[in-house]
Amino acid sequence: MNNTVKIPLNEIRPLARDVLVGAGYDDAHAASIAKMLYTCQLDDCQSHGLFRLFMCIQTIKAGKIDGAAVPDITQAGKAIIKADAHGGMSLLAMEAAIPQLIEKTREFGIAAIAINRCFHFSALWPEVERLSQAGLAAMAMVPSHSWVAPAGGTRGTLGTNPLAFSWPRKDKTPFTFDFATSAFARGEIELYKRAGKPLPDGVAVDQDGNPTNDPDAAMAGAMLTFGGYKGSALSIMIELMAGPLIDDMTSLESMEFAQGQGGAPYHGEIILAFDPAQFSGGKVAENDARAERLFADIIDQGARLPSQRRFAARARNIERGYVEISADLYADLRALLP
Ligand code: NDP
Ligand code: PYC
Repeated sequence: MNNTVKIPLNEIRPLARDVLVGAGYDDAHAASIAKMLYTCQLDDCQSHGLFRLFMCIQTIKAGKIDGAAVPDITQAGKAIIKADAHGGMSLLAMEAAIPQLIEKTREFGIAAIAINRCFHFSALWPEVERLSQAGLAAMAMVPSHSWVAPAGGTRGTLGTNPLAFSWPRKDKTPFTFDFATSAFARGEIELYKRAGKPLPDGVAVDQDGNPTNDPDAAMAGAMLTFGGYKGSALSIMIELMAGPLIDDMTSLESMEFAQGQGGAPYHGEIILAFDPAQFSGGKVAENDARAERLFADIIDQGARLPSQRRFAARARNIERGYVEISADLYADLRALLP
């Protein structure tokens, strides 16, 4: 980033909250969205930090979301928690269901939340890290809009479909990864467009199915999965696990539902949690040591564990008391204020 602005940490949430309430979200939704944006911005996740305020505002302008929806938490089977977002943003439903997920996972060893009927704009790592902080291993996945072509295809069928995983580590930051199964997240392409930068090869094809480096042509055409057929298969799995499995929409259906009006996709989310204490036959310490040996062997080679850049950014931003975003983005965000 060339021209940047420093935003003090204590100004991030109020800025987001004022924009969200001004646009029509109630206090509870605005607070949960602002918390997520703060959490991501604190870790320098530029594509899903404050930048995502635009998507949240576009979503309420499109008129389909209920900015005051109250989620409903019920049980379906002993270890399945159903969190109906009732047409609101996903985060309140997720927050309401997580304590029960922790409780059920400790009771049964494995449990899941199915969030239904939610609009979804956010990164998944804060959700799985909440569970690894409780000593559980966790995975989360969501579809999005059908912007992404399957391997061998040229038409958007799949979502950008992120997959997140977190593994608890004693006295250390967890092992966490969280990435789109498309080569680039949609938000990343939007940031390239804002910066006037060409995309690298392998990210998208244009409307005629030809490779493109132009962000506009990529968004009008189809994005590509990472890792060819492997990313494509993972993306299809996410469609199934966070769609038909939990009685909710695929990315194709979410796109149809949006009727071209933009904003956050509308679909479901699945979060799975596993209790190492129950899986490891009481040998948690021994098995933790195995995991640590694995991590050490990776680091010894000069490779890094995913999320280490993020944890370093968090420590640095907390220490200096501010985050940095591009000056253009900051000006556009302030223009959203009522
Ligand atoms: P990135 O490609 O930026 O990074 C993904 C992960 O890979 C991070 O955990 C990152 O760790 C890790 N990583 C990156 N480089 C390395 C490396 N050299 N060695 C080891 N690990 C590395 O993610 P995406 O752009 O695909 O996704 C960004 C965010 O967008 C995610 O949080 C995702 O949830 C969100 N998203 C949300 C969607 C939705 O529908 N809600 C849709 C698509 C994406 P680190 O952060 O430390 O670099
Ligand atoms: O960046 O692909 C993305 C995305 C979709 C929904 C929210 N973020």
